[in-house]
Amino acid sequence: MPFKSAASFEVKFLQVLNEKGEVDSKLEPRISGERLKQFYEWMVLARVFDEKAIALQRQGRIGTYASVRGQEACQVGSACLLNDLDWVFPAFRENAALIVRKTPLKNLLLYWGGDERGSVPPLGVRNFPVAIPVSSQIPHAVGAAWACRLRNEKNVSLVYFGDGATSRGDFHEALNFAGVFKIPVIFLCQNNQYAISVPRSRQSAAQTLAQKAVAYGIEGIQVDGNDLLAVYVSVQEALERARAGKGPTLIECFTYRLGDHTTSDDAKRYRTESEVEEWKKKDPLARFELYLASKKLFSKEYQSEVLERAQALVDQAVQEYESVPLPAVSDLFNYVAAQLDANVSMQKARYLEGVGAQDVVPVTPVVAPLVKGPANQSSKPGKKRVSLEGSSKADEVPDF
Ligand SMILES: Cc1ncc(C[n+]2csc(CCOP(=O)(O)OP(=O)(O)O)c2C)c(N)n1
Ligand SMILES: [Mg+2]
Repeated sequence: MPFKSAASFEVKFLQVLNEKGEVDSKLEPRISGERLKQFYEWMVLARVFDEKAIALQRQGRIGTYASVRGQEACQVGSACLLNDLDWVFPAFRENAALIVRKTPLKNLLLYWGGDERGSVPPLGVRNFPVAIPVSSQIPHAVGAAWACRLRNEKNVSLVYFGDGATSRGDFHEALNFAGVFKIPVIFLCQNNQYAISVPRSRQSAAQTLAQKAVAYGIEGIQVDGNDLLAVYVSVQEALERARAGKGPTLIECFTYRLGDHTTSDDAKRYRTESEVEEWKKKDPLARFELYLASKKLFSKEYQSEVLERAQALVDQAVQEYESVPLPAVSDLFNYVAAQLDANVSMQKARYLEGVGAQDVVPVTPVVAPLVKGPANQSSKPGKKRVSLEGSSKADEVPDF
């Protein structure tokens, strides 16, 4: 039967810096040498932080942690373009983006140590707290961007999420709404090829995730997520579009999670070593080093100096984190509602009666088995955090 075409589309792919570190000069963005070095230093800091966080988890000094290794270019190349009054909505793997967004490393550790005070954003920087429920942050980002538009602000939202999040309803509702109302939002999907153990091929039968934009009448592009410059160029364009009132963009950053899903995962059980080795060759940091070297901005001395500086910052943050006094348990009551209802007020009064002057979180080990007996008996406050009274099993570590 002779059909006419109802619609046609193509999905563009952008790479500016290839795996050998060669740049396509027609696509290369103009960025000063100082700024390029800053991008590199952020990526190194994120990686050093990541390694330390995994070690701290293994020692029971923080809780479950989600590694950003391999995805640094996606995050640094995007977050670096926003101003403080743009909104950022992280999922749970956005440690590099949050570093760029001025989050003290101590706060990241507090968060991963189970202390919500780590979620308080730096003053004047619009960062939302980490979202553990997959894709729940995507409609929130649309709402915040819509509010900006209603207030005639030129600010936008940028929301991070993974390939797995694109299978959830929130993603589709958010894109649909943003498309219809031309909301200034950037949907930044880090397609790291897995949602825990579920490979990308089982996530969607679509050839690309970027093409999902087509269904919602918005711009979509796939970029090499291990190429900081490609991420940068695509986000810059999306920002211009959003600020000019031309609506949202979906950017699929094609990348790879080099580590386990979280410290509770063992990726060897569902992916091969050879696959990981292939992706290691595309490491975003190594590629950016080659680029800096081609611009005479890189040397072995500079590399060691950046690494040492990052290690010192991370070590200092660990010290700061471990000397933060534990929160009062009554904070649980104090910050839940503006005014406590009668039931909760009664619970608070009873709790305070029971603990007398010791209104601190009972200290129990994060991973080691709990010792039976009164809380707080022999543990040193400030050494081990997490886990509230009532946890009874050793493996009741918060997980996601
Ligand atoms: C609503 C919801 N369902 C399930 C989970 C458990 N869970 C945590 S992370 C994850 C996979 C997420 O994959 P993806 O969106 O690709 O992000 P990535 O972890 O790869 O960064 C799942 C299923 C959750 N946190 N929230
Ligand atoms: Mg994923």
